[in-house]
Amino acid sequence: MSKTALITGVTGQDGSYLSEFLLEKGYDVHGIIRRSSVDFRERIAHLEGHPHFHLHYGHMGDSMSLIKVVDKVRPDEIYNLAAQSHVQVSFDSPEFTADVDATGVLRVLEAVRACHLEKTCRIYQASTSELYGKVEEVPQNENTPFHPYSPYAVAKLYGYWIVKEYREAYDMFCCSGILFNHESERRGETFVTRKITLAVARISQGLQDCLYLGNLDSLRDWGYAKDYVECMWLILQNDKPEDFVIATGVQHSVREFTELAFRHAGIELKFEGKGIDEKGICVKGPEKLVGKTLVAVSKDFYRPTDVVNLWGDPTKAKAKLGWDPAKTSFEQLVKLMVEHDIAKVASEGAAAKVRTNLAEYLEKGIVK
Ligand code: NAP
Ligand code: G4F
Repeated sequence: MSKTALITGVTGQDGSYLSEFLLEKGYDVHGIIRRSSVDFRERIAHLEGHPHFHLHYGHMGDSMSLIKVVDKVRPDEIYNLAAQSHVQVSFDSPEFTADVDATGVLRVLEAVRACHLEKTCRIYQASTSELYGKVEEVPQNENTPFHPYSPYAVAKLYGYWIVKEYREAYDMFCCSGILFNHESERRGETFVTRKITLAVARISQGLQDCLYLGNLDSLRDWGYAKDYVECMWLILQNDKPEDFVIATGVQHSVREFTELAFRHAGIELKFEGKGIDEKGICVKGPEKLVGKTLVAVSKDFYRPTDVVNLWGDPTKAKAKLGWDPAKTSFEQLVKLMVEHDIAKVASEGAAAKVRTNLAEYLEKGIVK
């Protein structure tokens, strides 16, 4: 008998990879989408029409819609990935972020109870390394104290605790994956890695002059999203419901990511200056770029409070789930993202100019 999975956030980076992963495993996959004025769902467009892939309208702020979908689908597994997932945006829209990322988790758990599925349906909650925030220990593992440091992280902390509470109070199989940053060629364009790889592609093709970034010293443990969705599934196949840290165990700075991304496009940067005055100057590469400032710092991209030292310890996931955190290296990740974006920008032709204009707005901090 094939299993049935329900994914909230199916149109997102992780939702799209998880759908592919579960379809490969023979699951019937149901996804929840919210109504949008634009009907094209880029990341899952290739799956629409697949006989085992189904979409339903719903919204994380609307309990009735969630109950109706859960009752109709009667899933064996729910992957709750839907969230306002941008940390910077959570400072601009803190109430919306709390409603979706905190209360939304409660709504999913209650929908399962309302449909009397609490003894059969396993639930995965997309938790985050942002819970460690203003870190109290390096590297971070399942026992490291939490210190959330943004409205996003505070909302996600509620999600983490309500999942633990329902596990203990109602004996439900619900778990949190505490995932460190994971990126891909499908990553949203305003997260730092994708912003960098798209800018590298545009700069190398003469469509952008300079990349503006915030804190270059910030440290992250970056993995490949495609590898991480396997772990979400493994967490729900475990004998008992437990929370897991998912990370590579390797840490790099935003500056290192930037240097490597430009290097993959044949451009060597030299960083000069400090803080807001720091600049990345082209010292080797196409003649027209040598001597030019290709990276500059803008205070528009600094956060009121920033998490600067995330580094995960995946020992438990390795030992108990048999998950391999070293499947895709940092160098491979940067390379695959840059190569993807160089091809994408080249193939966009005239449309690339429109996207470049948008990127310029983003760079100026009109939309972060
Ligand atoms: P993402 O690309 O931003 O996708 C978020 C998804 O949530 C989208 O499908 C979005 O739908 C949906 N969504 C947002 N608000 C909703 C609402 N009110 N009702 C229904 N759906 C809503 O995020 P991601 O990178 O795939 O991350 C997946 C999950 O993992 C998120 O919960 C995120 O917080 C968490 N996480 C991510 C990382 C990471 O590094 N990627 C690390 C730790 C945890 P639309 O397409 O309609 O916007
Ligand atoms: O790429 P980011 O926006 O990701 P952030 O804030 O770490 O959040 C992502 O990972 C979390 C897991 O730890 C998820 F829970 C969350 O949903 C999301 O997927 O920023 C990474 C770092 C930050 O320190 C930021 O200050 O890069 C720094 N940064 C420097 N310049 C920038 C920029 N971030 C962005 N977005 N844009 C910049 O120009």
